[in-house]
Amino acid sequence: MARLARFSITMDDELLARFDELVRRRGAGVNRSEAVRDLVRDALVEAAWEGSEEEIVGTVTMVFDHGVGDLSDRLDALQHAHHDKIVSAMHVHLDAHNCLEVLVVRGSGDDVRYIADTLLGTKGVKHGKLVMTTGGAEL
Ligand code: NI
Repeated sequence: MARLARFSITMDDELLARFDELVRRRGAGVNRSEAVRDLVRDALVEAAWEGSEEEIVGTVTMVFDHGVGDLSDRLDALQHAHHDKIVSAMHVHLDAHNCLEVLVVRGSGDDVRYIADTLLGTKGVKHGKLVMTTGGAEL
């Protein structure tokens, strides 16, 4: 592990109180320092993929009704069109109608964003979210 450096942060009382509440909600074992490190890592991950050709990994989560028109077929066709970048897919039948799919997508930030936007923008997808991360080597 790298040597730890200590530095001080100045912020107003109200902002600090809100930050401490956030830290408290994360539970035991999390303190201000760990929370700040998480924020810095998040910022570094975000900065790394912006306009970069560096490979990143994203998870695309989506909920849809499989019985609506040809939605299942369209989502399936989109995934096959990007089979080289979608490295894993999980499908859960939530109830008689609704399905949850979680995909792991690997590629440049732009590629991952494009694939997620295309899937989540498909008419009939009820809810969706893209979470981007890195392979972790540089963190
Ligand atoms: Ni299903």
